[in-house]
Amino acid sequence: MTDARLVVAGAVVDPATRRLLLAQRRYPPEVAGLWELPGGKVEAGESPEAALRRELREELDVEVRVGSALAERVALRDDLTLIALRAQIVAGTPRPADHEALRWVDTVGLGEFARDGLLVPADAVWVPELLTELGG
Ligand code: 523
Repeated sequence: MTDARLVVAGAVVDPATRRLLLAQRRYPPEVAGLWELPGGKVEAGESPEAALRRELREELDVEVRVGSALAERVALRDDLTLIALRAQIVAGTPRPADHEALRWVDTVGLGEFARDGLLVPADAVWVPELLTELGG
């Protein structure tokens, strides 16, 4: 059996405002309109860190410095595993190339998105860890 492919998402936090970047998906229909940590599939031969830098450059037009992984990983399907890496923007202002909209949220905002069921289901696993991180 081959290893599951990775999907890497960015927990992009602005240290100055202690806010997390959420991005609203346009597709597929099951999750269109819901909010996620932006990212995408790791390509063959690519590291998760490089994949996240590439995805956020393509999707948001920003350069990021990638840090450590959040604790949870999520099996999306048998062949696809979702991870999240911490990231900070080092150049650019995020603009949504693929997403419907972007939003910076603090602990209150993130709690509201989660409570109202507005997050992509897989990403909800990271809410407790992110609330601690943004609040702590
Ligand atoms: N997720 C997910 N959460 C999350 C991301 C970035 C992705 O649950 N934060 C899921 C959604 C899809 C799969 O991971 O089932 C691939 O994500 P996608 O579509 O953002 O990755 P792409 O853009 O690399 O893949 P293509 O749509 O194939 O281009």
